[in-house]
Amino acid sequence: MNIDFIGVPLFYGCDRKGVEKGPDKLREKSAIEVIRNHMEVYDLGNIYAPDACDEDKFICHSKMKYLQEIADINTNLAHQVYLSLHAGNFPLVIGGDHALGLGSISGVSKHFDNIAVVWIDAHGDINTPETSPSGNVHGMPLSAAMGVGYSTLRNLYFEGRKVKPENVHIIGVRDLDEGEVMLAKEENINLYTMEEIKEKGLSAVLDKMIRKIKGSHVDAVHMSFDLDAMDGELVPGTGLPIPDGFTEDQVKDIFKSLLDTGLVSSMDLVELNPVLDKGDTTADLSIELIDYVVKTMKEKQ
Ligand code: EXY
Ligand code: MN
Ligand code: MN
Ligand code: MN
Repeated sequence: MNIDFIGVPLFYGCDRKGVEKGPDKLREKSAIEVIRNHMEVYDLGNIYAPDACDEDKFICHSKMKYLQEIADINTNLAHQVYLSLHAGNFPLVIGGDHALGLGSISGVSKHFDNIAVVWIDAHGDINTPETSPSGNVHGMPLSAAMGVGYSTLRNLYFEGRKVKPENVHIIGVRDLDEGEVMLAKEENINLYTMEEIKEKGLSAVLDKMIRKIKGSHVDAVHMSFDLDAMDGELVPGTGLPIPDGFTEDQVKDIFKSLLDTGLVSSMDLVELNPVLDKGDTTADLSIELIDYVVKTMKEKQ
């Protein structure tokens, strides 16, 4: 199995420029060479992101900014992820903001019958257009992927099968909107909050999550890692840093426990904004985490 490195220069989901520079920044930091130390990697370039003008942001939907552009980018991303899996490779999707998650999930759930999604994030990203406080689509991809709530984003296109809410695991969450709390309860989504992790310890929470995943008989696990899952102090180069997040070692523990299941088919790393970064702190951390994931995958081969 080889790694397919897929860049998604997307900022429409967070409506804040800079994050579209994430993929090229990691290339500049030798991401491809770092990966190739462990496994063969193909750099499939960046998904085409059409230009959009600021005043058109609500032209397609009154509560979802840049909906058409995001749907077009995600349609192409889904196809690329699907082709990567179909070729027996591991799609490593580099953002860009978390609105790309719907495209990744769509591609993965087109290839596999029944998948789990592990969403490592300070946020739930399970808003619908009706519950979103911002109209930023990077706060909505996961609800769309579950087909929960009426979401034009999902209805615009979604080639994959819906992800069952009981197979969605959100870990590290510590900044939920009201609508997200309600939706998580109604739909039985697995939330592993930072509060619970501080109370019970990460390894106990990971044991619970892994047991649940293994018991769900899914064909694959898609790991979607938002850098803002980490402590805000560690990731100045991300749009919404939140205090009391994960350390680097804790994130590596999460990756390792998931990779040890042998079910991880694909991964997103999102919300790197080099323009906001201090020096290249967050970019360097991203490289370290990519290095760790690929090294761990290689050791398991
Ligand atoms: N929940 C807030 C919203 O929906 O606007 C913030 C979402 C942040 C999303 C980032 C990618 O994790
Ligand atoms: Mn996110
Ligand atoms: Mn987030
Ligand atoms: Mn290293």
